[in-house]
Amino acid sequence: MSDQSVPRAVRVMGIVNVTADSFSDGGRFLDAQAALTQARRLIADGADLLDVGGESTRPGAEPVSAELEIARVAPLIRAIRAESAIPISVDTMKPQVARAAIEAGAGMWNDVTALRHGPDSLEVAAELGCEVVLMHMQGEPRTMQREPRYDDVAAEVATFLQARAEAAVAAGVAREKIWLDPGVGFGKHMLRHNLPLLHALDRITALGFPVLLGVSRKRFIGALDGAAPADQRLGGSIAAALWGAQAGVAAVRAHDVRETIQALKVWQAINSARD
Ligand code: HH2
Repeated sequence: MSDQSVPRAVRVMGIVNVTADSFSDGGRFLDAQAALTQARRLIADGADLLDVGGESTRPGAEPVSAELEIARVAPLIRAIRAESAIPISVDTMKPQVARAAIEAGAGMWNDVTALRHGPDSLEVAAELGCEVVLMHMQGEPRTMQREPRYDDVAAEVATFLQARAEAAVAAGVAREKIWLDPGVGFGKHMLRHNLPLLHALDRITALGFPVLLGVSRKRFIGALDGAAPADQRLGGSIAAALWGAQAGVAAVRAHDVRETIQALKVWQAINSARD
């Protein structure tokens, strides 16, 4: 069988959670060996990069100390790095954890608070010289779903992300290291906010930075499909990832890497077909 693949325009970031309460795979990879096995599987499935997280951002999740988070992510990053050159991102809001992760071999800091959590987050990002993902979130993880409010969600998210990118550049982060993420599900009403935000995603890609989109297994998909549980949201996850591809995102964050890659390959082949 011949493989007609061409380089994919949209990269796939595989998710490795080392947390006790992640919403979709909580606890399953808490054990370090199991997390490494999961990372290996995502690499074998074709992931372009991995996102390693040691603290759940699920609404209502309990915070984790920096020490515990470092103990979860740093050895895992070191172990992945020992056997693979795959780019690794660390999903953390704490500058100490980002620093330890970068020292262990990660090259990207994925911060759901867009470098607002630590008083020195911006400066640490500049000093580390790594890539950074600046994500939009209204409120903070524990309380963000209580009563999110927007007049024009896409416009407000775009304005916020533009301002955070400017703040990062002003603090010394190189412009070409900056990624933006609309933060689907973070301080957004399940359908009233996430859907119009996704609909207007091209307003975020138009800001001129690579955009990362995290839609995999998110709750809005369950809300659109009879409250389907997290492990039964693959079809919706792929539909939303392809919507993102059409809007020009640079990468999607995914649990189901192989299936997402296959969908993107087919989308791209059709999109670029000429008579
Ligand atoms: N979503 C989650 C976590 N981190 N980071 C970015 N940049 N964008 C996202 O959409 C995003 C993110 C939530 O997913 P998951 O990691 O599966 O769950 P948890 O946060 O409970 O660990």
